[in-house]
Amino acid sequence: MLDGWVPWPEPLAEKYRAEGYWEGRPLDRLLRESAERAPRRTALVDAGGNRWTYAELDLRADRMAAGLRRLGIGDGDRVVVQLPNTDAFVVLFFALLRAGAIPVLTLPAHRESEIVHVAEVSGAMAYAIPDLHDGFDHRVLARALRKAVPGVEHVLVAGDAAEFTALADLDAAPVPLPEADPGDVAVLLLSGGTTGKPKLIPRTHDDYVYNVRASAEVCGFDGDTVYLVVLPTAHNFALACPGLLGTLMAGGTVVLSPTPSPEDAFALIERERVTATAVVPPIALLWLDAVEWEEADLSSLSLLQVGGSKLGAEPAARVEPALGCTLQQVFGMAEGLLNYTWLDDPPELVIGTQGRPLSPADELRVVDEDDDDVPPGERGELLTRGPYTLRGYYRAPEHNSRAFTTDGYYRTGDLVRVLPSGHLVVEGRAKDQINRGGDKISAEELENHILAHPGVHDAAVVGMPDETMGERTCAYLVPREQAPAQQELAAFLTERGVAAYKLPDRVEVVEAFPRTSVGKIDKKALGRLIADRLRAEGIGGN
Ligand code: J2J
Repeated sequence: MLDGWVPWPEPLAEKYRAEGYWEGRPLDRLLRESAERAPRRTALVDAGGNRWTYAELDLRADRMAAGLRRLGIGDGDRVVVQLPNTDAFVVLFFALLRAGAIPVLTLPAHRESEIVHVAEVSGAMAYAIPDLHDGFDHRVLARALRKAVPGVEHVLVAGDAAEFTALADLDAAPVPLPEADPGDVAVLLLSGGTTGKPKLIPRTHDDYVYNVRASAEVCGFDGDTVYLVVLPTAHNFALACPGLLGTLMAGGTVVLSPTPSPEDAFALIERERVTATAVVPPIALLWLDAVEWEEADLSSLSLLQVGGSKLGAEPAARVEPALGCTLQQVFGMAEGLLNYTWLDDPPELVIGTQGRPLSPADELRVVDEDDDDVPPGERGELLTRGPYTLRGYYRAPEHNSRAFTTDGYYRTGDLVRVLPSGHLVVEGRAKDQINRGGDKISAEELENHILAHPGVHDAAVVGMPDETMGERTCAYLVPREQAPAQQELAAFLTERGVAAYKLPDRVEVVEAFPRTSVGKIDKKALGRLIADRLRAEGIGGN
């Protein structure tokens, strides 16, 4: 069993098993079972029109698992996976599970700073990449990673491997492999983060299979579902809610879009008769506009899931008339808890709420700053525990003591209100994080990077309102002598290996920060300051 993660207390685990939430099914089996049921159905289609049946995909995963084992990868080994939306991701994901290894999922946008940290914390022994993606050579990053984290023995490359190992060469006759313990960790997901460094989220076979299965039920996925992966495959939403895993479990067809652009996505929706997909609000807004001028036939689309950040009521109301499909709001988190609007919920709930908890076993509390429950219907911080919500981040005991209550509730950092129907309305957050159109940025992590700049004496990162993204990042700087301008700061952070989506959208220089009564930087005041400023300039939302 993997160490460094926090299992559920045994009585609770027993209850989840007894009540049927946990079925004792290893995660990779969802592909095997569908392949046995319907080997000749199409499981996967890529943007170029390449297609794989269930039997083919299942066999490819078996062959790659054998290749991985031959290389010495298996039995609890962690493998950092950074692959774009291609068949290589899907095959490698199942191959790693079958080889007994643990995929550590990162986004294609991550760079040296994030990848080195993730490889270090996870103790990874391999790193899987594309050769080139979005104009970036991941092999260069791999070389830097191998220097920084010598424990990373293997680099597995989709495409031209240079001095590394080509994924295509991990091909061997299938060998019998031991089944995973369903109670053990299956995958490590990356958290949005509120601290100096991103945290890893352990998801077990039992909990993730339940996450996928229950999501697929709520969304009505079946063998006729054609699901378009628009967000990165490594995103919990696109992977498992119900996402590509839910589609494969149901025996449907997964279609991979290389980008979320209306050009790419709409063409695939038309070509493959896509029935369901999931996007973040800025993409939903883009699509709502694009239907006006894009000619593509979207009539097959019956479900659009939107989540990751809050979707305004106004665009929410436009989805059904403009796209001709049902809207589903999803308030989820890689840590576990998922809230969905149900497909038969009345319009006011679909438009005006972020859904209700997926599972009857989800336990929710809404508390004030003293951790006391607020009266029903009032706003407070959401705490939760349940059969698919983590009990602790991986190898992070100190952080865990703050991020969880002593009785195991995860502090989401989200401010919510619960309606009598059980639906939640997200009203803000209590965590030091910026939600940039669904991309999460830990203020502390970014501030630490900015503080390394010689011209910066102090830094405070806050969100600023933005009509399409919800919010963007504003870095307030107290200069040492000469503060860097935005461009210069961006170049400095890029050089440090910070992912592009974390680069500050705006830099403001001040002589000193406003402070709270206890001497902390008053970020609320800074947030108001920049919002006022944007209003005065005639830009920004609300
Ligand atoms: C407001 N805030 C939201 C929403 C997430 C499905 C959907 C989303 C994620 C995700 C996910 C929100 N309205 N509808 O993993 O499976 C904010 C909250 C939450 C945080 C989690 C999924 N949906 N959020 O976004 O791990 O602040 O997961 O705590 O990236 O996003 O971020 P993440």
